[in-house]
Amino acid sequence: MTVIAIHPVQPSIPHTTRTTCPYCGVGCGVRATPHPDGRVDIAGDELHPSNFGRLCVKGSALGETLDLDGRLLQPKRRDEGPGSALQAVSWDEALTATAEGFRRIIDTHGPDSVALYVSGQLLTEDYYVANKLMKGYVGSANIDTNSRLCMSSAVAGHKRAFGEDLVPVDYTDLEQTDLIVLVGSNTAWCHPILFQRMTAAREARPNMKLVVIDPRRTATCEMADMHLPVKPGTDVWLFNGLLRFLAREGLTDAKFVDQHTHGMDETLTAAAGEADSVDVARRCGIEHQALLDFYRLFAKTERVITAFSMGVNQSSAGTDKVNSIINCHLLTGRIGRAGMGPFSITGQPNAMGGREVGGLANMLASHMDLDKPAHRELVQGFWQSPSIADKPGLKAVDLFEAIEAGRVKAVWIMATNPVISMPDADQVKRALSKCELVVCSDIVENTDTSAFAHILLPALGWGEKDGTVTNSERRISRQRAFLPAPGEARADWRIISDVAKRMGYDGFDFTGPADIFDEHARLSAHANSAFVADDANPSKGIARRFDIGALTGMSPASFDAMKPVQWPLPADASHTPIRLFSDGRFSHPDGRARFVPTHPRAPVNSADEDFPLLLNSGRVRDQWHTMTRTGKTARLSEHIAESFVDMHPQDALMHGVREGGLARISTKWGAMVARVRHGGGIARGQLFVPIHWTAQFASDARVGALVNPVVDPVSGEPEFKHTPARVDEFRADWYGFVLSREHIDADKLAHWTRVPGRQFTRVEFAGRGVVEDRSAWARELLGVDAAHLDWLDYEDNTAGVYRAAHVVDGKVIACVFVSPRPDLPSRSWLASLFDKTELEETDRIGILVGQPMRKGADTGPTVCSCFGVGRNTICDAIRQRNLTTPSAVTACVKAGGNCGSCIPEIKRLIAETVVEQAA
Ligand SMILES: Nc1nc2c(c(=O)[nH]1)N[C@H]1C(S)=C(S)[C@@H](COP(=O)(O)OP(=O)(O)OC[C@H]3O[C@@H](n4cnc5c(=O)[nH]c(N)nc54)[C@H](O)[C@@H]3O)O[C@H]1N2
Ligand SMILES: Nc1nc2c(c(=O)[nH]1)N[C@H]1C(S)=C(S)[C@@H](COP(=O)(O)OP(=O)(O)OC[C@H]3O[C@@H](n4cnc5c(=O)[nH]c(N)nc54)[C@H](O)[C@@H]3O)O[C@H]1N2
Ligand code: SF4
Ligand SMILES: [Mo]
Repeated sequence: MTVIAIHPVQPSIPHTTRTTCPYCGVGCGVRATPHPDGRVDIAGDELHPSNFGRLCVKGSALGETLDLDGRLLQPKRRDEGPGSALQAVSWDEALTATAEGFRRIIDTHGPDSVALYVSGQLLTEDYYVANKLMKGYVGSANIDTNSRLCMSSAVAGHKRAFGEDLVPVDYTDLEQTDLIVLVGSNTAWCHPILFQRMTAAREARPNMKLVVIDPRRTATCEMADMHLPVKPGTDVWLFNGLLRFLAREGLTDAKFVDQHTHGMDETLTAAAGEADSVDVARRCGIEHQALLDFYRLFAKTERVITAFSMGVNQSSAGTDKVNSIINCHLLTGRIGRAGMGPFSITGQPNAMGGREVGGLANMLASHMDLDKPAHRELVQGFWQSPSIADKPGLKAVDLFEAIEAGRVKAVWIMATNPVISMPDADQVKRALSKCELVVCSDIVENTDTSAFAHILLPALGWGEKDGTVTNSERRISRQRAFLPAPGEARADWRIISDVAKRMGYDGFDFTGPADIFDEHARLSAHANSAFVADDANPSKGIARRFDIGALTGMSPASFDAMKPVQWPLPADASHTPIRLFSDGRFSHPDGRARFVPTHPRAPVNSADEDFPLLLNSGRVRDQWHTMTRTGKTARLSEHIAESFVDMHPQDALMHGVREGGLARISTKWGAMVARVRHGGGIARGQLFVPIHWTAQFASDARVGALVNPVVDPVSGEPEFKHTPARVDEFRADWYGFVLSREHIDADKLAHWTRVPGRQFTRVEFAGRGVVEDRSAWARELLGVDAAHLDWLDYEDNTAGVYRAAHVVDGKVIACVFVSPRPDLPSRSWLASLFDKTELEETDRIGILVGQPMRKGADTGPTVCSCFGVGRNTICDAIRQRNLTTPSAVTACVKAGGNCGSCIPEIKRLIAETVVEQAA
């Protein structure tokens, strides 16, 4: 039986710590209460202004992800390269080896021969120190971050339009607006608490409208008034068309445009050259009437917010998509006032903090620009550093190419898993396996990336580390430690500072996060001429809106007590209106915003005969990225246990695959295997695959390997949502699954996925060839020797069906099911048998027959992860009691009553059940 390792919590009276969720950019406040037995109670912080006490299912399940199983607890070294064994070493040896390795390579090949690749999941303090090390001391801007894959198009779009990377909307605006347009954002699943704030506001003010622009009919669409299923990559057409429509309908705010912007005429001319609305609708693949309805709604609604995320940013036209949206807000003057504006929703918990410290390869610290000598001088002067990078460093995709080409010879990867998350991810493997020195700082020992590391540095994780993060609405919140440091793990800022010192640099004698935050805050205020923008006259200082001067000079105790605050927050608050742009001033030298002409263009790679379908990729509700944390908990693995390819039934038919079966999806760059699904609201010609499953969880499910490495020319952000692909049957002679309380070694099977269940591990698999003795095979798989008599099985040789269970003292230890067809018995019903201390006779018969003997025993696949409520339970309640609203379902079966993330799915089930009853 697995023993879960826990933090050494000292027995004491449980103490509650207020902290911030480590997952998405909503930035919810969390109350964490560790208990002496290792349990940690998690609740929403009712005082936090982002979530007011609510948490989504990922946040609620945080307490289940904090055990130490799989954690990296000691520094390790691998001398023989990838594949060789890791040796535990002392911190001294690991830090010295890292510092000497970097120093040697820099001395021989120059500063640009090394790189850091960091993450929006670092705390601001970690990020600040990493950026200072590279740009101020190594003297190279070769530090890029996974935010390149995420936010960089929004950053570039903001810089072009506003002169600075500024997000002018607050969460309260979403509650005051009359129209929210969600573009390329599955907010219901990816920013659930923000989405709940939107839907709650709509309930309170039914006139408020919600429009979703997404090629897929996502869970978010369930709650929307209008869904525009645009063809992938056509957003610039849509928003250019809107711009023209608004101008034609007389909605130009002439005064605002005249006084506060620049470039409207060129932009309108550029947009006008293109097409009329009939043509736009055709190009976007939507009905003309639907397009006009949307345009008219936008036109007549003064208070409108256009919120966008990865369907916009992750595109070869990502930056233009962003500007085409901002253009519409500038034209109508709908910016800088309550309830309106363009709103980039950030993905990671500290995507915004990373932007503040200038973590991208083309930025300098504190919203200053690498390409401006005055800015470089200011930062270098403040740091008193020996050098300052004077040209942009390599952006993520170029960086890994440079590593493969041998131009970059040492890379230090922190808090990100590029072997999964980069496009053309097999290229990343090739690059890392050739690289002279790969250092990884992570909290987990075995990741797809750490497999390539020469040096592994154990970092403190959530609950152990201390510092700040900034959420989507520019709110800085504290992440606080409430657990002791496990093993030898250390804070990322400390590891970076220790390496910097060993490389011979001063400037890294930080005493703790409060000290670093203070330096960061001081830099933000340093020679900041606030809003007297005058770049030509640096003696007045350099104007930037990112100013948190009011937060300087905090003692460690006041840093510890710091409440969530929004920036700008200058020392002299009278200078700055808290609402960005309410004074009509933007950060370009002339104080005006820029319209940016955007010329629509098709994605770089289009479908062809060999690769006739388009691969889109993104997230599912209950997993976080590469699953190193969320993949630990049964609760979060029940909603969707395996990777899948969602496709249209007719495409499935044409490509010879069936729902429930396995498909091989391939592109010019790579291939993977996934379960075929329908029902994800996918149009003909498109595929959707989730990003989460790694080689740690499945034999062959890395979608990153398939994604084209095409990037946006301005931002360098990869086109994750659009790769030509094909789908073929994955030939399997039999399918099966195991639920087992013991570890199962599945490596010999043709395909497998392994996820945790509540009291067992679940392995889904497929195999090839004839198995002569299925019973012997099953016993070997489950590790039950032949002499063991506690074994029930059933075999139908003709049908190729096999079912077995290992039952000891009436308790099920493991069960296995095999069939030539993928329609196998209900996992949720079998999972429920693991809760029983003694199986009943009907359960044993059920196992052998392959279905429950008692009505109601199969609750169906989990919909509500918080209360473990299955689809069948919900549908039965809807039918039997004629339930018509999600709240009626909640009242009846609890589903949806805690975090509410499943409400859109409940709504869909109500609609489907009503249709089914009417039929
Ligand atoms: N559950 C969960 N939540 C998360 C995360 C997670 O891993 N799991 N990760 C966090 C992070 S880092 C991020 S960046 C965010 C991402 O949050 P989202 O951006 O909401 O999530 P995605 O699923 O990546 O993609 C959003 C949508 O873009 C659509 N799309 C694809 N192509 C186009 C197009 O051409 N035009 C338009 N208009 N739409 C298109 C896709 O169909 C998809 O539904 O989520 C954050 N929240
Ligand atoms: N195909 C496809 N690919 C994508 C996307 C997509 O939509 N489609 N989206 C992209 C986007 S938006 C993003 S943000 C990326 C995310 O992709 P990644 O950043 O690669 O994914 P994570 O799993 O979040 O990786 C975080 C790593 O940091 C470790 N970690 C956790 N906490 C700490 C800590 O405190 N310190 C340290 N040192 N390590 C820690 C975790 O164990 C994990 O290994 O994926 C990108 N890749
Ligand atoms: S919405 Fe969920 S994942 Fe995002 S911060 Fe809040 S609790 Fe965490
Ligand atoms: Mo992201």
